[in-house]
Amino acid sequence: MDLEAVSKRSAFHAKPQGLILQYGTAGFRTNAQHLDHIMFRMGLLAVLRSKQTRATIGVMVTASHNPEEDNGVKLIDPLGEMLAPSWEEHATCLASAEEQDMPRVLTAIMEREAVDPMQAAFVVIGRDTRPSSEKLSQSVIDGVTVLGGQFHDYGLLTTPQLHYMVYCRNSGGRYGKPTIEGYCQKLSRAFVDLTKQASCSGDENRSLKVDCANGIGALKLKEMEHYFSQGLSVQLFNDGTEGRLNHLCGADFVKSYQKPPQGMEMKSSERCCSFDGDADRIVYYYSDADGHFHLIDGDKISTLISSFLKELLLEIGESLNIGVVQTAYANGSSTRYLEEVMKVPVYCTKTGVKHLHHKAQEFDIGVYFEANGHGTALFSEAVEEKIKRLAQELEDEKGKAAKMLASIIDLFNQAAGDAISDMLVIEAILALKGLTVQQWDAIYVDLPNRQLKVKVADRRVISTTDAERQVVTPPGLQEAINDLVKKYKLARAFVRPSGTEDIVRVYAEADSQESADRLAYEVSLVVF
Ligand code: NG1
Ligand code: ZN
Repeated sequence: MDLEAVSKRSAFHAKPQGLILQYGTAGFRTNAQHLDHIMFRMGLLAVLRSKQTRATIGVMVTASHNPEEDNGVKLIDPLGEMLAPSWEEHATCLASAEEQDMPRVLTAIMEREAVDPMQAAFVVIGRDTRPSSEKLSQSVIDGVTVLGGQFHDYGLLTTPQLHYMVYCRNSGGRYGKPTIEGYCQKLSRAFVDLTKQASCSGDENRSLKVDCANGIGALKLKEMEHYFSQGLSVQLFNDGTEGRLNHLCGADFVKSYQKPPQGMEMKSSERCCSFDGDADRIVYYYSDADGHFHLIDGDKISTLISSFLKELLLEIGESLNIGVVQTAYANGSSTRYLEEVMKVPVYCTKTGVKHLHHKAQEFDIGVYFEANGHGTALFSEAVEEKIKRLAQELEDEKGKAAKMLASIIDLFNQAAGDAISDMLVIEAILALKGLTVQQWDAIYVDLPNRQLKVKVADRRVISTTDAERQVVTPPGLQEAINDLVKKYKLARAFVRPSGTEDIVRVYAEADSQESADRLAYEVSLVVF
């Protein structure tokens, strides 16, 4: 490996002196103007990771739901999952190294991780629709090639599509074909197979309004629409032809403000959903006859999916171990419903999909969702094989249920939460169960809740435990929160430093909106 060539090339992607960025929950994220050197260096790091794992590594250029002028980058590990934590540290070190220290830092990572410099490397790259993304992805490619890595640039992709490509390439064809066509065909075949079985399918033209956040989701849905149009017709809004990315629209906006996106006309009881800017999150909503807005978030999506999977297993007569994974932000009503009514075990992990994904892998079937709509379901390889075998062998009702389960396994993107895949899963389940959006919403009633952001001098002074539900430091803060929570009914509150923004997040829920608002406000005062 020619470290001198790396240094020379790096000068074209010079790091602004003193700029330190951290590989956070979702990689690096900041204003696009500060990211050129980061992109080049992540190209380098992807090559090292690929050499070490002897597998294809992904590099995605996106800042998801953040404003259009921001951008970001994250690495995708061999099975389509987030980068391993020890490599996140290497990413931070490499990104922070001053120009003259780069060769030394690269050598240190290689020694520490026993990277064989002679090993071949392959990196796949994807990007969202931000104006800055194309140039930044060229800088990634520059980093890959200067270290002699091979690459394939997929160009415009949703984040979960790149996760899917990485997983396909490293699973020797077992998971699917690593092309856009392969992705569209796998999902739409499963969707059409499933919806054919819905008793009301012929009589009802199922339609859905989709707010694409003016992002990549619009492009990719248009590309895919004709594959599944037999089972579902989608009407796209905020498709990027006019508005700005994520501006007053998209899943994050709808979830945070609990109101419809701009640019979408909602009629009473129409089923609507929003993607985020890179199409890895989805939330549903509708407006009732009185014009009231109802949000159906990740927790209700997770409940719909896990209940359906459990019903299918019961029908087939298989007792597989199914678990649901949430974070502290999950609405208390969802946890109660899953545990007490559905009798499904629920686990809580730290915020960030890598934690949820990891936990969900412990089960035969693990369903995980963040309240903000990022999630999927995972099936162990043994379960997948068994269900596919049963789908062939069993007959009658059992056989029908096994076939449905086999199709729904193919419909999930098991590499990452995926708005398009989740949308098709949800639409299939609603069709099969004959549920309206209101009936789905009525499964349980959300506890009123409030999230606030608090600016503090140094958010790192707050540390937490118990999946971020309890504060450890500063001393006395947890006791103060406990005293406030005691004043309200059905109340719960916690604080944690954000992993993506320079703020502390406050969450509160209680029996009424006024109480949840007041509790969140009072907690924010003791944090400040
Ligand atoms: P932080 O900023 O650490 O709270 C946010 C979301 C996460 C996750 C990441 C990555 C909330 C409360 N937090 O993390 O769920 O999606 O961004 O995008 O929604
Ligand atoms: Zn996203």
